[in-house]
Amino acid sequence: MFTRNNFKKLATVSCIAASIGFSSFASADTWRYAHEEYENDVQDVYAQQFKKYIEDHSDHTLQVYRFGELGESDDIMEQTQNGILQFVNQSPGFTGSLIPEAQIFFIPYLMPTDIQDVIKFFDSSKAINEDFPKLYAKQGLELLKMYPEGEMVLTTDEPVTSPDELKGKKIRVMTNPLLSSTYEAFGATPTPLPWGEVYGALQTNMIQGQENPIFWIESGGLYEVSPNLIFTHHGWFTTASMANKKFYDGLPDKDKTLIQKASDYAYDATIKHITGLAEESLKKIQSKSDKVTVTRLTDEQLAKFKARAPQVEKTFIEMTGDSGKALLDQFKADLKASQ
Ligand code: 6CS
Repeated sequence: MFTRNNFKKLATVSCIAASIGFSSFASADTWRYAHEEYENDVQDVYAQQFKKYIEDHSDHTLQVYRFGELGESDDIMEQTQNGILQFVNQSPGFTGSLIPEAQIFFIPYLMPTDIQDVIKFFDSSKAINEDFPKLYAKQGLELLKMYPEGEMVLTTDEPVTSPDELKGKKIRVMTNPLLSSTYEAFGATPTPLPWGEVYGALQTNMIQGQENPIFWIESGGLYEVSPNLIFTHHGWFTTASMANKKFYDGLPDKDKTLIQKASDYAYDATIKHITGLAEESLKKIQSKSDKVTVTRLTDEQLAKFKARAPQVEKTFIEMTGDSGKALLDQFKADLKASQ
């Protein structure tokens, strides 16, 4: 028989069940993370590892959006600043127009070429790990990690060995003003374009070249339409993962720690992933196309490009003032200390 006592028990159990259900529902959020690349590319590896850590260590779910699903790089940044997305991975190549100091990565010949030296720098740099987060915070962004993707390689319609041979060639650059200055200094005509327009512009000869790490030249099929690879050794493609700061600041400490740990976990996995990636990607390109040429510049040829670097550094300081100068000094000190 259903007694008054039974009814009380049932009511209590229901209340507990409801409150457990409610509390686990309240703490199990779905967060959205967008990046700029395709499946299994470097930013995707980072995002998938970040997701794995979050989902293995909490009740939260991370929904990852790849290139094109939510628009171009500038669109996903805007969506993050507006709080539609909680996380975004955007490269300084695009963030440079929002945070001028992020253009530091486009001063040619500032970064070392050897991957181990580059990794040591990212691991230990005060400029990267302490100064940049403050600059991003001013734009409503919580910088989680900056990480390298690969050495920049120039691709053109014909092999090039000197700034003189770049004269008259339209070279696509990401949309930050300093990168245009670099290619002007290299003798070319810089042409800023969002990523989605690059393949078509090369195919129709609207532009005669572009720069990117080799894994991307392979995965985006750029070698099909821009088959001459030139190792100018002038820089590394760097990127950054971040959160909407208002969202991040409003989280309980437990979730902030989770996100920081997930960032460290994703960073370590990504560094492993990029080690040897350029060599593997070059082999793939060469096995898929016999049109591809690889030009490795001699020291004498490199010197002609390197001689153009100081004017770009000067432009960086003009664009960013005291803040940029202080960052550059710190960057150089960190590079020296890490090598
Ligand atoms: O060149 C670009 O625009 C693209 N390159 C890489 C390596 N990642 C994303 C970015 O949009």
